[in-house]
Amino acid sequence: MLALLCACWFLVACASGASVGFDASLGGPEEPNRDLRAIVTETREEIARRRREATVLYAACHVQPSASLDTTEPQVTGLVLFRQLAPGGRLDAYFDLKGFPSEPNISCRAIHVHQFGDLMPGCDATGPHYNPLGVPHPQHPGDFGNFAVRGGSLWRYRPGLAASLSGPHSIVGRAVVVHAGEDDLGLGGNAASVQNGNAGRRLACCVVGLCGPEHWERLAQEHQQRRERKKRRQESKAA
Ligand SMILES: [Cu+2]
Ligand SMILES: [Zn+2]
Repeated sequence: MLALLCACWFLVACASGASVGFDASLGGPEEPNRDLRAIVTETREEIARRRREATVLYAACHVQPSASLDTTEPQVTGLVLFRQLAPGGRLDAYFDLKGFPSEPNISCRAIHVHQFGDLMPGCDATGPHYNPLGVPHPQHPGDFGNFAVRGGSLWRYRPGLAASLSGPHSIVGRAVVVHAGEDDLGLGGNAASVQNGNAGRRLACCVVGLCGPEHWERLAQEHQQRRERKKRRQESKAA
């Protein structure tokens, strides 16, 4: 019987990759299942990570110039990406746009989610701001506010946006619109201010569609590299 128990213990230790030995501090044999338990823990953590990852939603919006714009107008293109880590959670977003007039000073451009994912005959077809709760601007879920444009381009990471990629107020299938002007954030003192922020003409737009994590991972890496380059430039200037 003792021989059988020893044989079983030896097999378990070998299967788990554990070394067979003795722990002097405990005064007995080193726990043979320790590595096995580590494997089980790692497997559980991996399953939990994959479950969490399965609930993450990603969406992409490939921005194109409004089809109704004259070709002499700024031709704004680029990508807006969204990520929702958990159902009901807020959105993180990357905005990466170019084609604005290359002005010497920084300008501000408004970006919103509009009601319809219809881009023809131009961004005007996207209708008013997406406003499922009937509230004034700038309390709409897609009121992303103003974005600084430098040297004709705009790139920005914005966490914690109030919009959603799931549920009854999802912005999937709706449009992101890039405006020519600045959002007055409802402080303009007229009716349009609490509807759309008097943000001016619609330069470019796109339809939000669900996608995999690849775009997000690529842009996150690019933004990290940009931040590092910017930091190095600032450090070399300060030196
Ligand atoms: Cu708008
Ligand atoms: Zn709004």
